[in-house]
Amino acid sequence: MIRSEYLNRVSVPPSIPAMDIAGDVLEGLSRTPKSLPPKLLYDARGSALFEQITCLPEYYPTRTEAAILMTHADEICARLGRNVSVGELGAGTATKTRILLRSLLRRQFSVNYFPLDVSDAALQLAKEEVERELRAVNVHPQVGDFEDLTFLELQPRPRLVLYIGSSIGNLEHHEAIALLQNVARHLSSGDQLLLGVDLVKDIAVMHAAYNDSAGITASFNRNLLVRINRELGGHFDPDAFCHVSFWNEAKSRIELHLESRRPQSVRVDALDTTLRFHQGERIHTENSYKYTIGRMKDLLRRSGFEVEHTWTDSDCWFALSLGVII
Ligand code: SAH
Ligand code: AVI
Repeated sequence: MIRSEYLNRVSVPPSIPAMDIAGDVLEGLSRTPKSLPPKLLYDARGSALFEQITCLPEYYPTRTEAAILMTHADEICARLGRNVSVGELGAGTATKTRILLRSLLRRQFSVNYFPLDVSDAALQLAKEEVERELRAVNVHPQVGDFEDLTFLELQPRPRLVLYIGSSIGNLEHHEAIALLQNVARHLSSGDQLLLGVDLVKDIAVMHAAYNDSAGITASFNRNLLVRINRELGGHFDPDAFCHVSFWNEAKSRIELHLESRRPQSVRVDALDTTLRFHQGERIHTENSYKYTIGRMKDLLRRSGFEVEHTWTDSDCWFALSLGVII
């Protein structure tokens, strides 16, 4: 069975309690312009679709970061504290993390690994696959939001925190700094953070990554409406919205939107409300900020980390930076 099929079959409760979704959905869709928080993209089906995205020919970030990890994992691990425990923000299925854990196990007998994610389904798969391949890794899944990072204090010291996959790019700059500052507050001197960011590059390359020819990114985006239908009794016709994604040069980000194909009214039972859309009206569903190495280092410093080393691929499409708390 392929990984995405597995994720589709996992029978789990919704990743976030329905009340939270209701609040976020009502707030986001009452605004002008309408928006929804990107974390809602990751129910079990959304996580499965993201897994498919990572294998698309156009979606370069995953394979580029994986290549950097495969080339430099031993070098990265040589810079870590002795006998580190590993925490990870937005771990998903932890596929790339296994490259690092494999290398770490050549330096220490065992690893305690604490992956945090809102997607229960993705974490179940992460635990199964990591423990099956790497028996000396003890996985302690943490289902939850970045808002609560107390799990980092469960981690034995010294600690390594991973925030890879360019997921930080899904946050506004002020949110990114606030999150990393919060990570820093839960860490102690000598603890480290490995941050992965997607770098600014040729616009056509970035555009294609979010407008794939197989339409998987479009399904991932529309899945938000499918989720609202299932969890909140929504009556969206997902096909009445088109996937719109483009490069915003001024903001250095790719944007994802869902655009209403026609004027329409959509009832959402659990919110006891009817939403109105005019033709061409958009719901802003995600941003994916692209960094320069300078901006990434600046972000780390402003969040309380000293930058130890940065690795990139030969095209400079993606960067991994190791920061330390002094
Ligand atoms: N790190 C993996 C997965 C990236 S996809 C990789 O590099 O491939 C982003 C992941 O972050 C998803 O699994 C999603 O469920 C999780 N996520 C998004 N917003 C989150 C939030 N606010 N709190 C916790 N997890 C979040
Ligand atoms: C998880 N995150 C880094 C992905 C990205 O590239 O911004 C999410 C994604 N959205 C559409 N395709 C992939």
